[in-house]
Amino acid sequence: MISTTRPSGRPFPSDFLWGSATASYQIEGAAHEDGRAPSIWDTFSHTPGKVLNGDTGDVAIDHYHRVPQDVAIMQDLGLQAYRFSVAWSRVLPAGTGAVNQAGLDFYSDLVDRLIAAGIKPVVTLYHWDLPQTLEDAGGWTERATAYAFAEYARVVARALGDRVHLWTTLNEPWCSAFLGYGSGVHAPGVTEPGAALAAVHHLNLAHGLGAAAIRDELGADTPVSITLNLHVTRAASPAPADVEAKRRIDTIANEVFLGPLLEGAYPQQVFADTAAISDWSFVQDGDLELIHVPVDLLGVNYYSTGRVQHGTPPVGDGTPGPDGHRSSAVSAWVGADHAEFLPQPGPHTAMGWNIEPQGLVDLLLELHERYPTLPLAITENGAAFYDTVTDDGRVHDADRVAYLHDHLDAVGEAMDKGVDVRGYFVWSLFDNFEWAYGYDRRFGVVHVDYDTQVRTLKDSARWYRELIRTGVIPAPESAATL
Ligand code: IFM
Repeated sequence: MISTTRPSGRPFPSDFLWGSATASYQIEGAAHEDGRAPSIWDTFSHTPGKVLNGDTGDVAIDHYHRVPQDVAIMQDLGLQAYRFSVAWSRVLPAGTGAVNQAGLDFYSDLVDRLIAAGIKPVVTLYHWDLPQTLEDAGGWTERATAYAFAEYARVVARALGDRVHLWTTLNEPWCSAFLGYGSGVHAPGVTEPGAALAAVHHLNLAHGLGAAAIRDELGADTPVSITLNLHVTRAASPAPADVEAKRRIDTIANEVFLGPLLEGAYPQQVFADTAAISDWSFVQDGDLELIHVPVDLLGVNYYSTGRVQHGTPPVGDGTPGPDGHRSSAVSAWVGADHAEFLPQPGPHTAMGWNIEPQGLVDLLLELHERYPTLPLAITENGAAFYDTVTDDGRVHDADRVAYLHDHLDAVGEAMDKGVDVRGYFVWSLFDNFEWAYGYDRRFGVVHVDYDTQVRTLKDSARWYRELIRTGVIPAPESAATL
């Protein structure tokens, strides 16, 4: 069993926003209903060998048909905000053009129910499920996809309007670009490093164009954010070669997003690092101005840390790699061929990810130092374990409680040191389709029986409810009795 390393009892400000997060393809199901067209994840998950056990999101946790019940669960937990994503191909089945009203109605109804329950809707427009039609035309390697995204953003903004508390353009574009087009362990499963770099730029461009479309539709003061999974990577030693390995990872994992999005320029080093792969001619005059629009908040997704040395990354076989992602014959780390990820000391979650709350403190402090006026929120944080319902009808997920306990204390520590963190969204509200790992890894604070779709609050959900109720981090051992 994993034990906590930090004290309980830290109080949070009364206006701190407590939430939980999900994503469309991971929970909705109803893949063929009410006019929804396939996304790249439908195609990918139905391709043999791509997802563990051949799992797909066809049914997922059937959230599409269970919104009233699921919102009631959120209300029972006292959630103040719910972060969900919109499935692009439900709203614009062909990616652009004709709007599917039934798709929009689904999200409009969800938003109404959330507001009626006193829960603020936090909408992510893109959480990896690109309409397949757009992928057939080149997907994120094509500039046109960024413009299609802006069209889609405008349609959703118009429909949901000011009922949305916070808009998020993209979730974790690093994964879309490098796992989708680099290592290919995510949809669309392309393994071309140059394509991954083009995808980076077109995702960045999509963010800028999408943010502008939202504000054009709803007003300049409409709150817009983007969520990044910034990688906290450490050099294995102070040796220059190891430090350079870390620098290359930082550049391709973090700086290619932070630079253009928040500073208006790509890091110069990335052009040299990737010179053998791409000339970056997909960056056109004026693009950086389009990308570098003001954001009201930066979403931070944090799970674990990495450690690198100068070396040769092993050729992967699809099993979990030491970088925390599935390994592949083609590296996700474009331009960092000599950066070798080392196994991290434990404890680890069921994803094989190490548990290191201090990494979150370090990340938040670094971001605050670099962008002192930019508010932050933890838009994802959580842990996968192999949870089961025990004879008492409960799910005693003490390891997850310990994980959340320590990471929340880490958030509080960073806030005490001056970081402006506005809220926290536990990943995930429900057990769900964990991408290439299918339903094998459970991230939810609410357990889902995939045969019956019965939802059961895990101890972590009860503990989180107590935290929201009191505003103070409860002792982890109290979870089993709440
Ligand atoms: O499940 C994912 C989520 O969709 C994006 N961030 C990481 C989570 C855990 O892998």
